[in-house]
Amino acid sequence: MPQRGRFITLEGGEGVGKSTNLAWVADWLAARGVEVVRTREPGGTSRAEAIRQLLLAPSAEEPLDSDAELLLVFAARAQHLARCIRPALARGAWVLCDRFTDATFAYQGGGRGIAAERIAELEAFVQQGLEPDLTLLLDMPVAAAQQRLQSRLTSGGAARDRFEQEQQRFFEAVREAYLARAEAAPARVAVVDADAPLEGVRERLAEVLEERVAPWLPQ
Ligand code: Z5A
Repeated sequence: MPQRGRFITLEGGEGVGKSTNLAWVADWLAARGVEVVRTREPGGTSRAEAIRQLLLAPSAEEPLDSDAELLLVFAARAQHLARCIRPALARGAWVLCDRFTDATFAYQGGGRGIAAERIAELEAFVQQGLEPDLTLLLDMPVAAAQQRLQSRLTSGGAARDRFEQEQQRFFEAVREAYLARAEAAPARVAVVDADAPLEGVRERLAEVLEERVAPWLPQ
């Protein structure tokens, strides 16, 4: 039986550079001989991507209830785990995922105010003990990340989704919840200062990968 692959997640508020750096981390791993499966949440399979559309679509006519939002996030995750993440890990591939359950504790917990205990119950039910081996938490002040998104919008990027329409207070609560998760699990979560030119962020990411991931690589 092949050795189980490793599960690495990238986390952080919007605009901190998760998508930009995910590709770079994937290349770092691939250059070291690892089969990498790049994926994202919510989403990662066609049905889970359909749930993502439900979660992100703004709707003034029928606001999405917070509990419904939480359950949709975990429904997408259950599908993603069953059809993508678990099979990939079982065949020995490494899974690199843009957001996972830390995002639920940050957005539905910190942002929406749902009790962490309730989220943890769903986490236990859906994940059955599976959690990332390493989480790279890209962190920067909310205002600076918002500026990056603003320049993307003004340069013709996509319109704001349902989460991006939230207020500053929501994003501050999300950031705090992320940092609290990192503080509670320092062996799993590495906080990377994302408020720097891309080159600097990647230098820091490379340090973390050398320190924490290199020992896991096949010899
Ligand atoms: N959500 C949830 O509520 N609960 C959950 O459990 C999960 C998710 C899993 C969709 O996620 C939404 O789902 C998300 C939370 C919710 N809410 N929102 N909004 P997403 O990951 O698709 O959405 P996102 O975080 O908004 O993605 P993003 O805006 O693309 O952010 P990013 O991936 O972190 O940033 P980026 O696209 O790599 O970079 C943003 C811009 O900055 C871009 O123009 C880059 O070229 C630029 N950039 C990146 N790095 C730098 C540096 N270092 N300097 C200067 N400019 C930079």
